[in-house]
Amino acid sequence: MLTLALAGKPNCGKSTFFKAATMAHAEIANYPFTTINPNFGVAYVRTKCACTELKVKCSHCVDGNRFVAVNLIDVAGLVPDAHKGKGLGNQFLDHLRQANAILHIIDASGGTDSEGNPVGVGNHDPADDVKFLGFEMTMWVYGILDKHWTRLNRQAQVKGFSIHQAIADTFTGLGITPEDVRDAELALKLELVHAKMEDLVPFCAEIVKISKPMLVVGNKFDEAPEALRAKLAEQKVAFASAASELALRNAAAANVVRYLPGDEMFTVANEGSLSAAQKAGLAKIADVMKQCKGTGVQQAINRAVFELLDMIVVYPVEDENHYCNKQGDVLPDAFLMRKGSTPHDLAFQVHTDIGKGFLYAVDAKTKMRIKENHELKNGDVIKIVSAAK
Ligand SMILES: Nc1nc2c(ncn2[C@@H]2O[C@H](COP(=O)(O)OP(=O)(O)OP(=O)(O)O)[C@@H](O)[C@H]2O)c(=O)[nH]1
Ligand SMILES: [Mg+2]
Repeated sequence: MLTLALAGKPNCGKSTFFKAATMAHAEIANYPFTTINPNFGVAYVRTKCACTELKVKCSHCVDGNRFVAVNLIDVAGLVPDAHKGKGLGNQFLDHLRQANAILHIIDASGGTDSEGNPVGVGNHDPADDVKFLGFEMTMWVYGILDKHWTRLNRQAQVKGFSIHQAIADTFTGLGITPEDVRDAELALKLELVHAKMEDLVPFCAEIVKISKPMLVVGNKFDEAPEALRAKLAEQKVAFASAASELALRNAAAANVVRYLPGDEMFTVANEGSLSAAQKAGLAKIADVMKQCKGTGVQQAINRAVFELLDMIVVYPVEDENHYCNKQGDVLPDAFLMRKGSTPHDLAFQVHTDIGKGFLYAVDAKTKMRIKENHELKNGDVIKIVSAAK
């Protein structure tokens, strides 16, 4: 399953975002380093369910909205110069190894300094926080490479030695392939076998860019002064109010409002049951949502998955006429797959044996056979025919 991680300086709202997105427990407090051990949970990307286009009834979506699971990790805060041991250091970055993409949460309200201490709204420029995480991650990766560099350099002198493979192996668990190493080398016009120490930091920066794509999310939008919003918007920062999302999800669970994560607005279920304080709270949230086109939480998750990671949603079925499995369950599964994936890749994702025994696939929408190397599209409903049972 795909994994996203929430990272950034302390006290910017990572755990609030995590709690809102997963509805799992996480400690939240207005001081730095509340979170030390990471929180692991399941969040969802929201997509239009294929049942809407096929005009069939399905029991896996809510009003035609399909929520597909992704892992979400909330890690300890990181401060500038963490790689030199500041704050809690960068030991916790190891938790980012398994992440496919990072949501870099910053405090758009400017109410916390670069180390996460509360300083009052507008007293810190969050634009200064945008770049530091990429740099700290670069120095973390550099720290890993540096440990092995002398050996790698020596081995590189031996004929037939693949430096690309060896470097990829050095970054175990980071999901780096030898091709990624080659891409980074090309992007920098480097020759790794002749690389000098000073080439390594830019090389690691490139490796971080390739392996951990990052979306910067300006949280606490609800408190962000106009000037800071404008400045961050110029830097293409996505906005969110995790606190609003958390309040809405709780209110929806208590049937106070009707709200689906990712909706641009909520509706009040029973106006008469609300106290004056609740009404004022909801009015404030509604105001934020009008400006942000929602609370920004679901939108950030969706952007990470569909834009940064270029994923599509594909529905495997066993009966292409009724779009269901053998038990008659319509559109039982929705898989996130990389754009460019083929029916054969889908078969492997369903089960290794199905992949190994792959014979052909049928596009359930057109009932046409499709080739093994055909490129799947978002929303495809596919029947796999395999020699494996
Ligand atoms: N106004 C506002 N406050 C928020 C929002 N999200 C979080 N907060 C507040 O910011 C403070 C820090 O929230 P946390 O979620 O604990 O932050 P964190 O980034 O996990 O902090 P560490 O674990 O210490 O790194 C708390 O007081 C939250 O209530 C938001 O969207 N708007
Ligand atoms: Mg936290």
